Amino acid sequence: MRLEAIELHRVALPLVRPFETSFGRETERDVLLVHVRTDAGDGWGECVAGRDPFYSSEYVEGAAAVIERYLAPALFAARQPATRPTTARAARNREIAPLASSVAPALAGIAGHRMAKAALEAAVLDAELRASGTSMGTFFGAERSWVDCGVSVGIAPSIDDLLDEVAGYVAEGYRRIKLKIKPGWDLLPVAAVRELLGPRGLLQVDANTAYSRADVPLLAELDAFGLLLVEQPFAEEDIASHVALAAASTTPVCLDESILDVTTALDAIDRGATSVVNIKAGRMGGYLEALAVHDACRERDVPVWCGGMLESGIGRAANVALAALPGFTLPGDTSGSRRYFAEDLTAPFELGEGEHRGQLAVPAGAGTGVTVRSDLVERLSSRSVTILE
Ligand code: OSB
Ligand code: MG
Repeated sequence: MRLEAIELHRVALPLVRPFETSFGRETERDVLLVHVRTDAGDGWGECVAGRDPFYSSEYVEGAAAVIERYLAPALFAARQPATRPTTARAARNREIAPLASSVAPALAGIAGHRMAKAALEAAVLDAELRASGTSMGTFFGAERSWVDCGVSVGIAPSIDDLLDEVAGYVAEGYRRIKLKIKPGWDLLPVAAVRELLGPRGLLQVDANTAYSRADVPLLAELDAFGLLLVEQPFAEEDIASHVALAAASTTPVCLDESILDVTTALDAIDRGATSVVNIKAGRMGGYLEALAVHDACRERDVPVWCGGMLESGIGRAANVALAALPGFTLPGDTSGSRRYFAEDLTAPFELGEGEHRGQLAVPAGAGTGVTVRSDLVERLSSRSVTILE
């Protein structure tokens, strides 16, 4: 397969309700899409960078710029790497998806920019799997055809508003609730939602780095609420404070922002900073690295779950396939399209019914298995560029 062109499209998708976290409030998802054209068909990837560099240092305009100026040229110049695969997974990746397997090595000379790199790799992988008629789930090694879905609930204007929103998600069938927390919005909303869900409802919290070491005693008070985990209370670089919290509380600590690849995942696990790992392919530089993190965690019996970045159906399709791997033992932030958007860029993802209540079906078609509504992408694009070799 030969890469012929890389198109970038920047699309604004209004959110059905504002999403507020400890780092800001979003009213629309600013999506950067990568559309690759090859001699054997095309593929799509979604960049998970936000509009602003708040969750991480990456942001949409920066991602587009680094793709145009550095990553796309490096990819056009790429050759199959000469090194031997070191794991059975890597050997299989190279056999089934040789071009996608060459993306990370080709881009390794450019530091950071993992979300931008991941979007390129995802688009190439989609094209390559479509060409061979292989679904992403099959390629990843999915062992389920449906995945358990949770929902990430933003900071609300009041506890009453929060309870209304959570009750709506429970009625829709979501199997786990995640509450965004920050200093001043933590013990009270968590207590109220625990009361609403009852003792058996699956509940977890995500602080997006809003706390500091002095807050360890306060965060340990969350132990009273039987949470599945507390996600990323401290700064991305601050592994030591996560170790301190893990030692001071019974609630499992889970890292999101801090986990950039297999190396950082294993380091954090070995140091006792994380006993559960949030896997987001975008944050880790691509689905292939995310698979390696999954495999490494599974070898150590560390549970993982699939995070989300308010993806459109394009990114969601690949996340749902990933979440079907055996190590994903907790429900993911893989919600139905309508939790985010009135109109999605693909046919909407909808929760199942009956025994599949609270689940999404893993797409079975080739590649991501979804059809991109390219007319809608064209119509909503504020900027489109084509990069040729
Ligand atoms: O920390 O998991 C996070 C959204 C944007 C940036 C960071 C995060 C999130 C979410 C939303 O929690 C998860 C979703 O896509 O539903
Ligand atoms: Mg998070």
